[in-house]
Amino acid sequence: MANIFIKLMATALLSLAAAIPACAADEDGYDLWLRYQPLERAAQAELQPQARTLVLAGQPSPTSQAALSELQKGLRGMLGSAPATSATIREGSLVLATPATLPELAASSFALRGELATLGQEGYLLRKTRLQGHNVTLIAANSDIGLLYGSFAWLRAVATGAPPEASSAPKLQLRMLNHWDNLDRTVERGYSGFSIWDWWALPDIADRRYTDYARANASLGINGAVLNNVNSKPEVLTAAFIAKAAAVADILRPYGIKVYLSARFSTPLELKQTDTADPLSPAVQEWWRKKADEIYRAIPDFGGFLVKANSEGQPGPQDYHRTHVDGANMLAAAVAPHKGIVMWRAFVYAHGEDKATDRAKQAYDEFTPLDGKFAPNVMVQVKNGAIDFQPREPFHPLFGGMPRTPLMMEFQITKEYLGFATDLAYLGTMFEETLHADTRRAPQGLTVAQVIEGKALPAAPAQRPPLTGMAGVANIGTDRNWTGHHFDQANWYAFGRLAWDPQASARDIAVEWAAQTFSPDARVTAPVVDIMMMSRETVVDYMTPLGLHHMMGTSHHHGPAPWIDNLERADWNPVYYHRAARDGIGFDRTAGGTNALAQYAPEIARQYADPRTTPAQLLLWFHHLPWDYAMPSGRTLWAELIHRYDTGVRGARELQSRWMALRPLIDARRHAEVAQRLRRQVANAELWRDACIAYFQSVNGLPLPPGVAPPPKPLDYYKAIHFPYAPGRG
Ligand code: BDP
Repeated sequence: MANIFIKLMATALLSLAAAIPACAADEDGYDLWLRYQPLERAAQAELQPQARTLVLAGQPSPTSQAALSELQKGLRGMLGSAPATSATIREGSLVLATPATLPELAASSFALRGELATLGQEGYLLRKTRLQGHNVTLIAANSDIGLLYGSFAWLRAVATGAPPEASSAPKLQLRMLNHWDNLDRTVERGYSGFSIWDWWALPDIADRRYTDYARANASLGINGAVLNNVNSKPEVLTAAFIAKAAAVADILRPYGIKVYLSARFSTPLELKQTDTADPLSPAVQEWWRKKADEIYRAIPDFGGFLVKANSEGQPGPQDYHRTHVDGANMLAAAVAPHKGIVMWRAFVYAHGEDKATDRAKQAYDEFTPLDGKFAPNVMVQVKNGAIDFQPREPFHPLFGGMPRTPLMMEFQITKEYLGFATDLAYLGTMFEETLHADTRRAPQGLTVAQVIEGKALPAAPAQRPPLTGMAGVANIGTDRNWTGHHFDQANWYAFGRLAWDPQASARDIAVEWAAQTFSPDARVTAPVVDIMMMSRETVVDYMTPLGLHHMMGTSHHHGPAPWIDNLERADWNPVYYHRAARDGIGFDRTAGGTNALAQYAPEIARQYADPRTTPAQLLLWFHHLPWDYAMPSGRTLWAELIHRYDTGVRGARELQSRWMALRPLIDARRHAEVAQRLRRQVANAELWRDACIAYFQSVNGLPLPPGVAPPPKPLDYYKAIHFPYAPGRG
């Protein structure tokens, strides 16, 4: 009897073991999405004949060499061994070539010549074709950087099991990370350690990470990096720091990445080399011209300057009664002879706060009169929304308001307002929401994506197309996995993929990322993608539902603080934004309020003027409504608000339980690291819900709807919670 029982137990255990795949080895996340794990046998068998030898046509350059090395690394990982390199094309070669290195590609008889010609300097083509009488896999481009992008695209297709894209070219010229990294290595709004740029050690000592950083960016097509914080210091433009930046530029160059610097507008004055920073002063203009010459001597392909001026206390042209155009064009003239550019930020709100108006309106009011006046090598860099990187904002009205100025999108990849690197929030969906928004500007309406692709701009000569671009405030630091939370790697990834194609789908990008980062097995990708796709809305629900915004703790921006009402400027206070009072809640931006709505196209303004036709997710952004306002759900506004907070908390628990179910399929280390953060996220969600409900109830004096449990603690308890030394203040 006992024997039978033991046998049964053993059989049960064996079948259980068969259901669970061999546990993957622990990973620390350093390899990002470039893990190149061994493929299944069948996939290996299919791949082998497509890459018997590796042929790089022509003389190698540092860039084509990087492409070749990446293919070797990838194939070694996925197949177990890398194919030999060869100078001769044979049956089954994987060939990297441009028309310059392989003249056949330029011949009129070459079937793909026409297609290749449309792909520009950065596009690529991946195709199984015949060359020199052999069946080959061809990665073709018009330049070496196209070959590098094509190699990464081919490896991505292999790793995810997707058919290789036939061809692709970026829709934006500038695809850029903005590092808010300080020269002392702290990172403003950074939650993943210190800055990867070790300014002290540079230029003599260079971290191996710089190359891996370059590889990761190149795999997405990111082609620019602003190395230092927009809140810049004058020293970054001194000879010593130019030499350090040059050392970084040398490492990034083979990967197609240009270096840019944030410039402080008052630099010549602060370095005591001029007695003013007035952009119309000839001495100042001369100083910047010479400075540009000096930088370009050290970094011949230096990208240019990013400038935050007259915003949050930063100096700027308005200090001298000059305009943003005067300031931007002066710097643009200095870098123009070297083909450099200036990215001038539209995030401004410092200029003499006017209590009657609305911070959301300021950038539009200040910048639209300047439309068409910026030099051709200036881009105006506009945040996705008009306030400040909130969990949800309507698209910035400037995207519909400056049809004669190249506008660069600025997203925040680091999650300053979405739970730092502790909460899981996939931002692909947030980026997509803005990019897909229709500005309803003439003639047929353009989405924000189309605006930044330059579709609204007047026709320009083909040889001098207007600048287009997207910037993302980086979330990268010295943490072993680069981004703190393993899932925050997905936000870097999604930013890069959307900068390449702003019309790409956030879901497709999530699938790609999950397949490369965890496993292409659908039992892994499907639930991981589900987690990602619900995550940002979950954060919105437990922090700022229904269009609420800017209710985070003072200065560090962590945790709920809707009660704050005593800061120096009215528009730093959460109470300024939610306007909760006895009579209702929300910010009236209709004609009866600040009329910020009038900054949008008339169709949008009309639709949002009425709360009944305003999407619920933006309701309190545009309207101040009574607590008993009837929501489409049948609930009162008060009950709906509570319902949303509850939904957020349930969502956080759901993220956690879905992740826990993935335990047998993910390596133990990464699984545990994410699980710890999800536990913390549930607690954060509960804190947000409880503190906000306690506070709003103290304002409106209303009973909680039936069935709703009161917050476990009194309001004073939540008010007394502080987060001293919260990270990210730089
Ligand atoms: C705010 C950040 C602040 C930045 C500022 C900016 O809190 O640290 O300096 O944006 O974008 O959201 O300039």
